[in-house]
Amino acid sequence: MKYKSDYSLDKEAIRILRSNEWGGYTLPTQKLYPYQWNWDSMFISLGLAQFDINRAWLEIESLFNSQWENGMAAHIIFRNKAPTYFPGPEVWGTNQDPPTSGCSQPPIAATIVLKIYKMNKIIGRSYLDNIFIKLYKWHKWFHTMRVISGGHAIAITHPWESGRDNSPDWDEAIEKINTKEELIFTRLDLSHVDKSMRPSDSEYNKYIYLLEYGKKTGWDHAHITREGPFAVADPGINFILLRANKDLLSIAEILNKDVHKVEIKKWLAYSEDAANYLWSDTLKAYVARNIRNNLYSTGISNVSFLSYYANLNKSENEDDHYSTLIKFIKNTKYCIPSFDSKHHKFNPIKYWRGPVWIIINYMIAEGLSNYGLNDISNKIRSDVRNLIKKNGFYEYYNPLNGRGLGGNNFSWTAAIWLAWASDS
Ligand code: 9WN
Repeated sequence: MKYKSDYSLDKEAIRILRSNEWGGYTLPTQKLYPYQWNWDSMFISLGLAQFDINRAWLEIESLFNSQWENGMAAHIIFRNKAPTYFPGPEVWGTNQDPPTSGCSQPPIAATIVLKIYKMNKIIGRSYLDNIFIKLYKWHKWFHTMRVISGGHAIAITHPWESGRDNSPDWDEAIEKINTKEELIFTRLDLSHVDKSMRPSDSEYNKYIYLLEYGKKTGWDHAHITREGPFAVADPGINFILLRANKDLLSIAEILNKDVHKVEIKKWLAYSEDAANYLWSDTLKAYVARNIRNNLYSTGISNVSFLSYYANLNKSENEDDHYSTLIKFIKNTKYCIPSFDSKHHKFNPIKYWRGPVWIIINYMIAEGLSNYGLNDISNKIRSDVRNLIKKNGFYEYYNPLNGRGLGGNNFSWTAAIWLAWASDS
C-alpha cells in the first residue's frame, strides 16, 4: 500500500472538514452521524483553527448556544432533520430549543478553547468572556449533578455520555439492568456500518431503555445520577474534566475571575480524590467503577492513561502505572488499543472494545510529552501517522492490522491530522 504525502493529506483533511460543515457547525461524518456532537465538535474546532480561526470560534459558540439552563452542554444537538440517525430528537423528548439529547459528553472544550485562544490572542480575547461563563456552568453541572453524596468521582449515567459507548467498562452495570420487556425500535447505524464493528442489539436495547428512563424523569439529572439504573465512574470523563479545570483556571486568570478561581480550585482537589477512587491495585491502572456497588471493571481501557493528559499529581502508583502503559502499548502492532488486547473481551474491530481511536491517542501522547516521556509519545504519534497515511480518515482502526473501521471521511480524524499528526 502506498503512503500518501503529508501535503496531499492536509488538503484531503481540509476538504473533509469543509464538506461535513453544515452552516456554523460540523458533522462527525455524513449519514452515520448527521448532527452536531459535543466532543467531536471541539476536536473539529482545533482542526479548523489550523486554517480558519474565526470559523473555529464559531464552531465552539454554536455548541454552547444550545447549553441547558442547568449548565449541561448536551451530547447531540439536532439542528436539522436527518432521517438517517436513530434515536433522533423526538425520541429524546428534551424540549430544548434547538432540540438536544438528554446527556452530556467528555468536557474537552475548555482545553481546546485555551489552545485556540493562544494561537491568536487578539481574536481569541473577544470570545473569551462569553465562553468562560458557559464552560464554568458546564463544569459546575458535572461537579453537582454527576456525583453522589460522599464521593467526588464523576459518574456517567448513560454509556453514550462517556463517548466510549460499548466499552467493556460498562458490561457489569449494563448486564444488571433489567429491561423487562423487549423495546421496539429500528437501529439505523447498521445500514451504514457492518454490525461486526458496532454495539450489539442487546446493548442498544439497554441504551434505549436508559434514554426512556431519563425521559420519564423529565430529564432530572440529579435524580438520574442518584437513583437511576446506571451510574459508573469513568476514568475518561474524570481525567478529561481534571485537565479541563486546569485550563479553565488559566482562562479565569486571564480574565481576573477571582471568585470563580476559588471554586475551580476546589474542583481540582475533588478530581485528585476521584483518581484515588479509580485506582485499582489489582490491575495497576485507573479503572471504571460502578458507583452503586463499587465494583471495578475487569480490564484496562486506553483512558487509564489520560492521567498523563490530566497531569495528575505524582503519586505512589506512578511506577506501576507506567509499567502497565508499556505492556499495553507493546502488545499490538498499532497503539493504543481501546481495551487490553490480552483480556478475553478484547475485539480488534468492535468499536470501543479494542480498536484504536485517534482522539484518545492524541490526548495521551500530549500528556506523556508534558511528562517528558517523549519516546512513547513519539511512538503514538508515529502510529497515528501510519494509520492515516496508509488507510485514510476513518472513525477508528484495527490495532492488529491497521485497517480503517466505522465511518469514513471522519471529521475528528481529519482535525487531529491537521492539528497534530501532519508534519507540514
Ligand atoms: C452515540 C460521533 C459519536 C462520538 C462517540 C462515538 C459514537 C454515537 C453512536 O459517535 O457515538 O453518541 O451513535 O454510536 O462513540 O464518541 O462522539 O462521532
